[in-house]
Amino acid sequence: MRSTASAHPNIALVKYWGKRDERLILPHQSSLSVTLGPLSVTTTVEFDDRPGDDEVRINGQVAAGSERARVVELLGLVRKATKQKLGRARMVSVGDFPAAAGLASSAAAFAALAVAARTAAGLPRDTRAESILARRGSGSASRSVQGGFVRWNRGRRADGADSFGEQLFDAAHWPSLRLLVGMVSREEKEVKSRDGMRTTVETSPYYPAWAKDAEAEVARIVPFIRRRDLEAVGELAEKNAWRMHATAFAADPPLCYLKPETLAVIERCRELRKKGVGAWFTLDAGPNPVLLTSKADEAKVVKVLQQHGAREVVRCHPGGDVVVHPAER
Ligand code: 2P0
Repeated sequence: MRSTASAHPNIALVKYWGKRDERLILPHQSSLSVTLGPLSVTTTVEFDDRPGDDEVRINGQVAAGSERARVVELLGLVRKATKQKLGRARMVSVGDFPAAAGLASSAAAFAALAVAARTAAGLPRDTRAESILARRGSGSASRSVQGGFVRWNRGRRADGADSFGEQLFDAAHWPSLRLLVGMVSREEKEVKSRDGMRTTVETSPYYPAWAKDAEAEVARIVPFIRRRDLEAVGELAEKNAWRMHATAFAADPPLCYLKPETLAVIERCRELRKKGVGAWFTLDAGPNPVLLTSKADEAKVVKVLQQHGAREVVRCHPGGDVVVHPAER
């Protein structure tokens, strides 16, 4: 009744921004990401046979409030999915990267939790069911159950059974790809993704155009990834990031996740490209840009990031599937 799983976070090349169903976490559009090694979150779940309150510890602290509630809800879904009688759970989760890095730590956390909880409950490994369960914790977590390049299919069904992450290419497909997170700010963002995307859906006049365009871009990027065309992937990812942020700027109240340092790094990317160094940015709901580059140009891009406001650079490459640890006893 105990299992431990590790999952990587991911960075979307075509972003998820906006839900059509808040409770089931169903998106308005498909999205596509690359799973990020070597960063990971490791989670252990243990059920015992007595009833009682679940115990939730995240990065050494007892979780409370909505953070705890999201974990408890997911554990409840696992209890419903099994015929076994499961009592209270103890859940311990530890990440090896700063939660405020601007990387979606929730993606890795809920992917690891979904797999560890299902396995601890005696359910068989099932990537689709794991992705759907992870999605209920955090939308982007549906893309962290598998490694490499993963498309989260929007789906059409009201119950969400067709809205899950699907691996298109594994991590070995493009080993020379590098994703460099430039930590220009460690401030906690003012508006969480969940709230920001809700405001955008409800108030941005550009929202319908965003959803339609992003769906088309997911289809367009796949052949570029297939042929490992960094320039085509980089250009599409940049454009998609600008469009997500433009849609958010147009919300009421407006949402701006960029800081002056973010723009400075974006400018540097353009200059690097003029000098023949391949570097393109993408940006989630925070100020820290993630630069796409190749192993050959990695050192030059890291140096430029450090010279222009990045206090730390986190170096990533395509990462693998969720790993279930061998039984500890
Ligand atoms: C993404 N983001 O595709 C986009 C781009 C942020 C910007 O997924 O409400 O933490 O838990 O489903 O998954 C961050 O949102 O939001 C996110 P919920 P989540 O990676």
